[in-house]
Amino acid sequence: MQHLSLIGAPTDVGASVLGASMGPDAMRIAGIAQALRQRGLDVEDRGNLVGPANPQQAAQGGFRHLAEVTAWNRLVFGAVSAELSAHRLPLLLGGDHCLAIGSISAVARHCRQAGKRLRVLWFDAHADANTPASSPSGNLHGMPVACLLGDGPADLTSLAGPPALQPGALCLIGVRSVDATEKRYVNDRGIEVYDMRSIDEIGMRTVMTQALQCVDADTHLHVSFDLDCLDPDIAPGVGTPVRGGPTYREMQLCMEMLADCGALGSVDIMELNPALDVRNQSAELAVDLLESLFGKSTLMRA
Ligand code: EXY
Ligand code: MN
Ligand code: MN
Ligand code: MN
Repeated sequence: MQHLSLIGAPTDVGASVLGASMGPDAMRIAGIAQALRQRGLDVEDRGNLVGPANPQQAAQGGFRHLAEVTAWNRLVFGAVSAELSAHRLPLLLGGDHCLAIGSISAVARHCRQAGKRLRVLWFDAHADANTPASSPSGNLHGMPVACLLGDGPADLTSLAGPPALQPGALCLIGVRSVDATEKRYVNDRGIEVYDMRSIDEIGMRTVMTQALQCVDADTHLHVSFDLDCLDPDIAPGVGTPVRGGPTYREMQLCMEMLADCGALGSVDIMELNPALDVRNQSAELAVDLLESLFGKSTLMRA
């Protein structure tokens, strides 16, 4: 039996649009724990972490709310580390995407200790690869990829000691809104990217086959899922929607292929903003996709 722990991180401190702080409870209302238990998983809901309020201040030195973002990420780092040590799969309920710094830093340290190779699939409309020098907004939810690669404020780049990720460990999927500086950053480092054009051209099946090619029995697969990756027609409840994302069917196939690969070790489900949602439909969609990620399949495959 797979053991899974839900960790709520109710904050929007890394974003400028408010409301992702309500994401964890909206996913609970959509029945996340019950749906996953029906999959035969042992699910513990650890409740919500309690961190500093959003001070809603302007950027200072290239970023907004560094002290609060650091405090939240330390909390996430501790909570995710505790679950991994207990051999449970941490499922982080965001919260804005800056919190992936804490979660992936914890996973990276776990992998170093366990001698596992880390593979991170980052589903997002955005590249999240700004640095404080390049960021147009100062919002730290636009910078976690760079922070995890070691480029950002030391408080955030060194949560796990050395940088959490090497560029080769990372793969971005669904990207369609990238700043010019991010484009250079991603291309200079040779990061694997499947933007919407490549999904259109080669199809989601080939994208996922390629993205999972290096995954083997010694791999810990981390899925960092920003709900704005999805087309806003089906997932309106996000703070930074970008039209032209993957369809419901395309994302179901992704989740099913991830389930089949058998290497899933940790998950972030981020950026759900119930204040912008329509009758909790984006939360319900998140739960639906998570069911597939954890092995729900149609009759054809039993
Ligand atoms: N690239 C823009 C910025 O850095 O401000 C927008 C980032 C939005 C990030 C969203 C959560 O994925
Ligand atoms: Mn483990
Ligand atoms: Mn993101
Ligand atoms: Mn995004």
